[in-house]
Amino acid sequence: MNIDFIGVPLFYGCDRKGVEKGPDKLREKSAIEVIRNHMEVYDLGNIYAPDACDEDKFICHSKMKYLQEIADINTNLAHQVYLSLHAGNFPLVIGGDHALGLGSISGVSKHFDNIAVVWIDAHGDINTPETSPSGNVHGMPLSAAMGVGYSTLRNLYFEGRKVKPENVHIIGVRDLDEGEVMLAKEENINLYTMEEIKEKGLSAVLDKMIRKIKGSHVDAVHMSFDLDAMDGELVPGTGLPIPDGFTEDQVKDIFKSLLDTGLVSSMDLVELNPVLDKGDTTADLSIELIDYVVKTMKEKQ
Ligand code: Z70
Ligand code: MN
Ligand code: MN
Ligand code: MN
Repeated sequence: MNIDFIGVPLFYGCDRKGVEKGPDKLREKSAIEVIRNHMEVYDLGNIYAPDACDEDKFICHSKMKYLQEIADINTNLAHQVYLSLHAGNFPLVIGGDHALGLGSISGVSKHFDNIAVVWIDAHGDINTPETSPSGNVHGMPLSAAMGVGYSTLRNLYFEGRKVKPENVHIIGVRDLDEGEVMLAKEENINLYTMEEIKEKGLSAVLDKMIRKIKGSHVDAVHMSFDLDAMDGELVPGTGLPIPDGFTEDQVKDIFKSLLDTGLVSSMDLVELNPVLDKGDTTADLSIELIDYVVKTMKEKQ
């Protein structure tokens, strides 16, 4: 199997510039060479992101910024991810903000019948235009993928739901909005909060999650990693660093448990903002995590 490196220079979902530089920053930091130490890799370049006018951000919808641009970019990403899987490769999607998760999941879901999504994040990203406090679409991709929210997003790439809510696992959460808490309950989403992890320990929580995933008879697991899942001190180069997050070793443990199932088909790494970063701390950490994932995949083969 080969890795397909897919950049998504998207900041429209968080409405804060800098994050669109993530993919090129990691290339400068030799991401491709680091991957090639372990596995063959194709750099498929960046998905085309059209310029948009700041004043036009609410032109399509009064409660979602840059809706049309985000939908267009995500549709192209979905197709690229689908083609990558179709070719037998592993799409590694580099952001960009987390709104791209909807495109990735859509591509994965077109290729496989029944998928699980593991969303590693301080946030739930399951807002809808009605519950969103910000209008930022990076807070909404996972609900849309489950078939909840606005039609343009719900029906992206192909009509209807991309993943069943019971196959959605959100781990590391410590900053949910009120509407997200309600939706998570209503839809029976699997939430593994930081509070629970502190109480029971990460390995007990991982055991529970892996058992549930294995019992759900999915064909594939998409792993979507938001850097802000990590402790705020470790990731200055992300839009909104939040305290009490994962350590580097904990994130590696999560990746390892998931990769050991043999079900992981694809991955996102998102919300790297090189402009906010302090001395490339967050970029270097991202490289280390990519190295770890690819090395672990190679050992499994
Ligand atoms: C909030 C919203 C968010 C970052 C995701 C925040 C969402 N729940 N923020 N990742 N950095 O606006 O929907
Ligand atoms: Mn996120
Ligand atoms: Mn499907
Ligand atoms: Mn987040």
